[in-house]
Amino acid sequence: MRRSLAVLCSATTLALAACVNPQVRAAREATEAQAPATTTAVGASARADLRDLQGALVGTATLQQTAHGVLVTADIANLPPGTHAIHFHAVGRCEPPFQTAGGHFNPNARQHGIRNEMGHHAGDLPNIHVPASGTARIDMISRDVSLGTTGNGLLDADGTSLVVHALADDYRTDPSGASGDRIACGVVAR
Ligand SMILES: [Cu+2]
Repeated sequence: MRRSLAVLCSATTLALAACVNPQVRAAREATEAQAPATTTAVGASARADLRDLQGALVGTATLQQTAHGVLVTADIANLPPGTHAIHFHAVGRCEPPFQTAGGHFNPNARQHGIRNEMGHHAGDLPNIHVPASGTARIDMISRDVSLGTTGNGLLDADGTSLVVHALADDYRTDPSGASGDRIACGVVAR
């Protein structure tokens, strides 16, 4: 039932698109191409247990699919104080020094960085700020990923990982925002 409704909606959208000017239509189509997969059920959840290079648990992240993207809630403990980059990486494997996680999750073949005109990777996220205690709770939402298994889905065939870096992301430098070593990693899993 939901699928037939979706088909009806896209037929209507196409009919409307025929009436608008080509530039507006191109912009709209580009936006739609990046939209989270509509087949992903709202309320679906996943998690990632972040471990450091010694294998110690330094954080747990809960991921929840909403109608507007994936809500990430993370409890961090015992990470070095300071500003750290955090990204979704392309492969669900976390073997120190975490190069096994691959580059940033990038299904749309963009460059890195939300301040890069050629960007950004779907896996890009805003920096996290860890206080002197090493403990923090972080809430963020990513409209660029879903908990689906294809396209922008974090649960694709080779999985994905949530990776924390030693340094801040400069939001611009391709391919990794000059964010330095990988200091914690967790596989995204249901
Ligand atoms: Cu990264």
